[in-house]
Amino acid sequence: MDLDSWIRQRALELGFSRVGACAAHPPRDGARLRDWMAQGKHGTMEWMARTAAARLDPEKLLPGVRSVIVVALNYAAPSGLSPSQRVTADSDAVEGSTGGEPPSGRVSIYARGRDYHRVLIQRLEKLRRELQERVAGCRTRVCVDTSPLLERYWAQAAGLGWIGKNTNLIVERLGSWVFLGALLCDLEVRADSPGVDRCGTCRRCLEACPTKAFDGPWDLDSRRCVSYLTIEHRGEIEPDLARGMGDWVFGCDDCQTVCPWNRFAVPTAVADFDGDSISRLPLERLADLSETEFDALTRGRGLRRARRHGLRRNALVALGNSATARALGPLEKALDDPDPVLRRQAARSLARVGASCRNTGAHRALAARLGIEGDPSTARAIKEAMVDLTMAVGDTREARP
Ligand code: B12
Ligand code: SF4
Ligand code: SF4
Repeated sequence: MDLDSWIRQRALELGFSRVGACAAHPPRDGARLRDWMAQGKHGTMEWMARTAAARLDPEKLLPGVRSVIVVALNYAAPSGLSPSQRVTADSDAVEGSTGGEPPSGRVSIYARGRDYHRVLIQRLEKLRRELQERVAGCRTRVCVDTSPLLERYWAQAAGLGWIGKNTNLIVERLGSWVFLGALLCDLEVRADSPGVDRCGTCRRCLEACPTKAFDGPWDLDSRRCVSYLTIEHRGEIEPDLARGMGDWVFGCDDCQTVCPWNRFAVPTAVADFDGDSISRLPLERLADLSETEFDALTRGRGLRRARRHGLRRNALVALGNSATARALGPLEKALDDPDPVLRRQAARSLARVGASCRNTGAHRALAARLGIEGDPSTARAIKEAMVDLTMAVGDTREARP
């Protein structure tokens, strides 16, 4: 078997769902990346700006590189494919909650299993070692989001699929629930034909986004994306965006669940991605997560990237959006948290739940905290939350308990 065919066959034997290759060259979409960054759409992901030069030239990752071999691995967990999980942004599943069940937060499908970097790297490393055994002296480098490579660009160039308007790589007859990885090498590997855009006139993903994060097709402003806010962004979340986060506590799938191409999705064959046990996390526990619990929950999972503080903050946001009286207790407790960012989020969320449940206790709890609050900006946030609550339910000081 010739080398070109062997690479493709071996990648599939190693369990990858798709494989393709193309010649290495500076990406033709480089200008788009530069514009995107110049507009600040990478938010606080400064590591992207630091590595922009390498992203625009694979030669910087592997001197002498001639080919990019790209793989896709299906990660669709069964829960992600079941109708009950297909809650879309415009659904009333969050707003309409009446509080029977303890409130829980959703984890994006991609993060429910074992950390994908490890899973893909293990398989790609195997391919790399075997390639080096076959072609002595060949030079290679494995990239799975671990190196500054424009993975989606290369995936399309290598014929795996096309970049959809939601900016995700869509594989024909499989959909977009796939992770990407690449193997750079200094060999000339036969190139596949590049993927062809099949979005047509569809705009579903752009319309489904709960925080209106798209400025247009293929134009995502990370600063408004729930995935960025829940995972990458540290610190406070702007109230309007927090409302759009609904019950997401890690990542977001809304622009993919609505994509018609995901009707072709099939459950992943990779046991490591079958993380249905964490598709929903109880918000009360998450809001008060201890170091030890954080460690146990996130060990070996991508979830760790949000850090304990981020997960707790996201849980407080989701409690605020849950519109259930069961959220009041944990939010009142968080009003006394030593961390001012969490106290401010708790105050805003408490006002939001208090308003939807017409609860007078929320106002009392806020007033009590205001009486002892030592941090000026938190005191201001509490006052604003009290005003919001009063406007929503009337002056609760007059109300009976
Ligand atoms: C930074 C990053 C993010 C950021 C920014 C996302 C973004 N759209 O750029 C945030 C935190 C928001 C994010 C979120 C998610 N991410 Co992410 N992310 C990355 C990362 C590390 C870099 C992406 C990047 O370079 N962005 C910069 C922009 C400018 O690049 P780009 O979108 O690829 O744009 C290129 C093309 O779109 C093209 N282009 C631009 N405009 C146009 C117009 C036309 C007409 C065409 C044809 C092309 C085109 O030009 C651009 C430059 O080459 C990659 C891993 C990697 N190393 O590539 C993973 C990666 C893209 N993420 C991934 C995943 C799974 C996600 C989430 C689905 C996770 C989740 N469920 O929460 C969401 C999806 C959100 C979304 N709609 O994109 C996967 C995507 C797999 C796939 N099937 O596409 C990747 C590839 C990781 C991996 N190894 O599998 N992510
Ligand atoms: S991941 Fe969610 S918030 Fe981000 S662009 Fe897609 S739908 Fe919008
Ligand atoms: S929802 Fe429609 S426009 Fe968006 S990526 Fe899918 S096919 Fe393309």
